[in-house]
Amino acid sequence: MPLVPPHRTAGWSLSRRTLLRTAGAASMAGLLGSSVTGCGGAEEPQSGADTLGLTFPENFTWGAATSAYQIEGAATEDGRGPSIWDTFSHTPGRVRGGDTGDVAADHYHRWESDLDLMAELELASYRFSISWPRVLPEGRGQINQAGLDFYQRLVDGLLERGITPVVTLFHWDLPQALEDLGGWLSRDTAGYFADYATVLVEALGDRVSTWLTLNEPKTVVIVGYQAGIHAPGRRDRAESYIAMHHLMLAHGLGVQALRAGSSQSRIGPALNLTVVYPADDSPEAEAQAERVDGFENRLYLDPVLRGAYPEDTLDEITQISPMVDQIHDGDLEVISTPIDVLAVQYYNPTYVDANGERVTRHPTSEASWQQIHPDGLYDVLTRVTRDYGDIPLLITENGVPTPDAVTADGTVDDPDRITFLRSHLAAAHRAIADGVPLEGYHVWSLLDNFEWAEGYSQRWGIVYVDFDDQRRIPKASAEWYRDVIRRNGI
Ligand code: GCO
Repeated sequence: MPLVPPHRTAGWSLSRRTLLRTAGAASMAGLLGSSVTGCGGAEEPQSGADTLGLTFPENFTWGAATSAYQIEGAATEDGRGPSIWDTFSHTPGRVRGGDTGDVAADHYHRWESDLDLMAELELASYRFSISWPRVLPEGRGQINQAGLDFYQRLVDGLLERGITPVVTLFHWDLPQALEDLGGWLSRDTAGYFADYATVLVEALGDRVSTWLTLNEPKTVVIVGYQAGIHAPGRRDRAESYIAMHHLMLAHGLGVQALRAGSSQSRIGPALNLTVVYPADDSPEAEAQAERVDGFENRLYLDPVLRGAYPEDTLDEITQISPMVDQIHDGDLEVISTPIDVLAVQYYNPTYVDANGERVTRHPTSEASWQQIHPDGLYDVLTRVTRDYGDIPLLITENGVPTPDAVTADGTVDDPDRITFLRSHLAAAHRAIADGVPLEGYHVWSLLDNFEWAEGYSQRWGIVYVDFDDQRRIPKASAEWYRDVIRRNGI
């Protein structure tokens, strides 16, 4: 997700053909991941028809992901309270084109046909998030039964169709009422999060077996509290790390609340991980890569899986933020409450030079922050297993925006998405072959949706959404993905 964009590589449109023509076959093989090279490499496969002959383990789960504010709409219906994203998107100048999530993909009203669509695509798993202010309009206290009922229907509808729900509790839409009390800068918010988790597990714990606490705390810290590009739109590094500690505390308290409500559940956080490469082979670049890795990965992995913040990163934070004063005795024990699964989200690698500056080494997608490097997924997955042990992994997001449009015959062709997904799946397959306990994959996203500060200008779905009439059109990638699911392979 949009960590502060490295370089704007404006106008780069990732076209397979362009790449083959301009970058040459060797680079294309690299773009597709090395395991692909051995299987026909640089020849351009016919989208959809070709396979790489790679089969996934028998119980591998195939799914797709969304989040509440990005698809639901119905922002003021049935008692939903406002979230910080309602406030933010309604503030002029915050979101491209003045777009908001007021209607989004109207999933709140179209959930039933959306579930039918998921069944047609033969998804085995659906990762979605609960809108906290739909369930608790004030963030705490009074439950909005109509909001809870919506998620009851959704979960029941999934189970009826044989699709496993994977539920995220916090995907950035903090109730505005809690923001007014200090948001993530207030320790109390972590406690309110645990109470919210209790409400959910009491309502759905008998039917939901996989719970994800927080989505990408790093993005909240960097994009929401440092760059001010996401809600709540703050620009203050000192306070951003206070928010971070409270987010991590919320995760730990959330795990405990969920566990107390349902002993059988599998629980974990959803972390966006990247691999940080030195941009050259100087010792300085290597040291900078190690340093940046602290901020990108270890700051979130270590407290959860090792019970401590990484010392080097914490030292640096201490120079600019009073964050350590907010760490109470016992907090790290709470944060490291054992989890059952680690949800990994991978979009891009990171390259840093000898000065610690980020540099671009690969073509980017329409999202200027997204360098495309499938091998980075292999490196992320194997690194987690190597450094943190055999914790089961679930990919809960991976995807790419492409300039999709409906053709005259009413179809949407997105070959670049197919190329992207296939090459990343090849990298995931290679990680599994090398011993990584990866259990499943969710493409981001099921539907075109509200892409935060980019509004509706980027299409990330495997299903096209016409935002004028809310028509859904499965793109070529959706059909390709259904075939992947059927074959359990690529
Ligand atoms: C994220 C979010 C998604 C984004 C996706 C594309 O991980 O950033 O979970 O909500 O839409 O990543 O940017």
